[in-house]
Amino acid sequence: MATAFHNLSSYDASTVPSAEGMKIGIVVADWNDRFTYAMAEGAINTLTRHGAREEDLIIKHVPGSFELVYGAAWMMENEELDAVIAIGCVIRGDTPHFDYICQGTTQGLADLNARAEIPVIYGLLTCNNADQAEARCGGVLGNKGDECAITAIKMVAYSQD
Ligand code: DLZ
Repeated sequence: MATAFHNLSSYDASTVPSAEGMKIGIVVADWNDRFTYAMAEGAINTLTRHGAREEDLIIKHVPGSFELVYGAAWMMENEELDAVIAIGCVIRGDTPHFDYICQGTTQGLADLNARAEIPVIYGLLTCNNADQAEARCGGVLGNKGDECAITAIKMVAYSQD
């Protein structure tokens, strides 16, 4: 399993460029908000710790993960951003709904990324159960929001090089 030995919050800070002056959008799905809000908080804390100003972080909420694609596209159209982070958490239920939401959201975010306008960071947790989400939202495997923030900073620096 990819994250079995990898803490999502652990990274070598010396390899992370400064986030000073970066303007980052964060779209947060309200489904499973216990997890998505923890990820958003992790992303915000990590971005500011690396130099981003809180007033340069534009945070907007959408109802569920499926709306992250529209939310991220809207931000790209309407805000002057350097990157956008999409945060959601889908937990498997009894029907195939899980697969459709995960696939549609993932493909939609990938399509936005392929436009190469600004980096779109994939902060979608696709979990079999709540325990897996818990472990990745500040639990034993760290916080996916931290990882998204570091990825956003690195991709903005990449695109400005
Ligand atoms: C409908 C639904 C279900 C069953 N499960 C989740 C989930 O685990 N995580 C999530 O973010 N959203 C879920 N949704 C809502 C959909 O993402 C979407 O908001 C609705 O289908 C309306 O488009």
